[in-house]
Amino acid sequence: MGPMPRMDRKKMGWLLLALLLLLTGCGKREEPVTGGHAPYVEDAATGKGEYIVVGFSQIGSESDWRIGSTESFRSTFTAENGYYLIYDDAQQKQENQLKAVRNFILQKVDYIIVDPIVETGWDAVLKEAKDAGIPVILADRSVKVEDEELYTCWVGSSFEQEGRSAGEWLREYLKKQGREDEEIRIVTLQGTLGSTAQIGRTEGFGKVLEQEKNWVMLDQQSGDFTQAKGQEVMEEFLKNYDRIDVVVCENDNMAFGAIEAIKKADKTCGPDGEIIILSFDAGRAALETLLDKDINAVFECNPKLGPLVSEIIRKLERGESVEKIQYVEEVYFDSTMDLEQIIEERTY
Ligand code: GYE
Repeated sequence: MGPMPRMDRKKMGWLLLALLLLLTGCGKREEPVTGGHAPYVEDAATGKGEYIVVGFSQIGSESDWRIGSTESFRSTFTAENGYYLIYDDAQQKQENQLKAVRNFILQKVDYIIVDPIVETGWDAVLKEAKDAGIPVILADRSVKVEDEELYTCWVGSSFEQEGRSAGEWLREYLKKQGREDEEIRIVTLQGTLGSTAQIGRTEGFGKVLEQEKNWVMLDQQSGDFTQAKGQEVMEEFLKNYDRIDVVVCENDNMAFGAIEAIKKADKTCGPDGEIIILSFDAGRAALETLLDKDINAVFECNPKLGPLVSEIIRKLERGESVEKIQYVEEVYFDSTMDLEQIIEERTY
């Protein structure tokens, strides 16, 4: 028997991959982005072929930021760009992420991308990926592991810097208002506890807080990065403290929840109101809220990490080395700025 014709090998490879996906329980997951046709994977056993097979473990869909992030990965890792993406939504649960990564290993993907919900609990599964020879790229949030060699690299924001920028902005703002000697009563709606974004933003803001002797942090509680929980926690805060001067919201969606709670309690916020609102992410909806004068300032966090991760993968494919840690550039916005143009161009 002569060599198998290319088309038949193609079909067979695809069938084998489909079978493998079914056996590993991944068939029930969302369809990979393939530009509408079944991808050609030359050898299902190794996952190698015309496409670079990438497994992406996303956290969930808890916020506008997250939706922007998913969109960025989905539109980057397409068949047109030479990828076969296996996307997994962990529904905000680390156990689902661990399962997803283990499935990617079984499927012998070429690369694993993880946006880890919290920093701890990753040693074992990352060791399994390493033993299988699959590079792991961390995007957005990071991990705390004993051996940094367990992942190839990390790309994301300096959350600590974002937190510090918020604190420094507040200091300047209060000074301009002649309130630098007043007692300033602050509450914080924290993100998912133990996540890199929460830890960094809390610590960064905390550094400025330490220097400002008349700032008082009345309370900090997690709203899990969602609007609903943000509102719930803010309602509690408003019941417990009769005067709140500043709410630090560790993402936009919790800020929206906080604003709801404040309005329900017949209080006002923003540059013309009683309560100062600071937020992180700077998605389109938050910039519009800034324009409506319900938020005072937003500190940008860029969810468009897909192209950066793709660049990293291309380098690794060429056998080049990549930087272990790569930060993305970010800015901030407040209500004194001209926002119309920025809002127009905002894609998340
Ligand atoms: O700020 C928040 C999202 O990890 C930076 O997660 C991300 C954060 C983002 O749910 O909106």
